Amino acid sequence: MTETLLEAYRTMRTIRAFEERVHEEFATGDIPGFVHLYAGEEASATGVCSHLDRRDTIASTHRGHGHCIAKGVDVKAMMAEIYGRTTGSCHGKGGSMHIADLSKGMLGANGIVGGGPPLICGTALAAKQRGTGGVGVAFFGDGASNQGTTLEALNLASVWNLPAVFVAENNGYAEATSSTWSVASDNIADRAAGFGMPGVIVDGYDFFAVTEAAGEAIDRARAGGGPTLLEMKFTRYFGHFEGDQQAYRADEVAHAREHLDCLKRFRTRVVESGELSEESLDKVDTEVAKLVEEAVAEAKAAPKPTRADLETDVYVSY
Ligand SMILES: Cc1ncc(C[n+]2csc(CCOP(=O)(O)OP(=O)(O)O)c2C)c(N)n1
Repeated sequence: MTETLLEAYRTMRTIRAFEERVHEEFATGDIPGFVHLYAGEEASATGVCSHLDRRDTIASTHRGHGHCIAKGVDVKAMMAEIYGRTTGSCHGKGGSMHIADLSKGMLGANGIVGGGPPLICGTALAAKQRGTGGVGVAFFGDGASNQGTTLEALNLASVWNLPAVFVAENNGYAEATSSTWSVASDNIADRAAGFGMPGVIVDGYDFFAVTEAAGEAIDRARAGGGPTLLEMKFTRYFGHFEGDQQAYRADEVAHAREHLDCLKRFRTRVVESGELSEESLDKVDTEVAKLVEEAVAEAKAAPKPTRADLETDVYVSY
């Protein structure tokens, strides 16, 4: 149990440290393309993926770094990918929004809002037909919850009784549009009833609440009980994309960072319960900081793709 908790903390801390460093590096102008940071939402990816293994697949979003790290994608390969280097997980041709690693069951971050849920219907159907016991998990935002693709996927997953879990990460905004305005019900999870599946609202800052709700949903899916819609509620710490002026919101981030933060809450709980010591948690912080430091240094030193590289990886056979 202690080891499991320490690993969960390591994953959340890695996501946070990775995101904070990318935020700093992006400001220097060295990172090409668009970057959307996941900081603040760590408990969701970590709690959900803590139940997944190599049989399972996840589909992510444009805000995909946390999902990749939680599903075990190599952190150095991710950093190199963000820097557009050949040592990256997609040989430097995908960038932040398209990090994928099929060997880890990570189908990809996705620039198409609402692109993930239909993909998961595909992998969940394959797992069901092949009898692998695998589960497909789609992470998507509140904005994506309004896309037709997401609603079609929820319907199909229910009709086909797929081993699928849909994780709506409601961070309050789709770009600058508030979900309280754009989502035509109080909760995204309420929509589950219309698709004949359970819908669960989860405090997205609480790793333990996420883990419990995700565990039930994933166990049910694995056992042939069909899909679930989970809704994580939290705030994203950075702007929609790096460079966003954030004129649409006030001081909610400062409040969340101070009083709701998933890492702080995790630390308080496990230290007070005596399950982990401050020292063991601090040691993880130090190890993670070193890993991120090395990842940046190695990414910066790695070569960029050449013109000839443009013609590789164009077609892939499965
Ligand atoms: C099909 C599609 N429509 C519009 C966009 C432009 N777009 C990129 S991110 C975004 C907002 C997504 O919000 P949400 O799903 O809530 O995710 P969040 O950014 O909050 O994590 C939009 C509209 C897109 N990439 N794809």
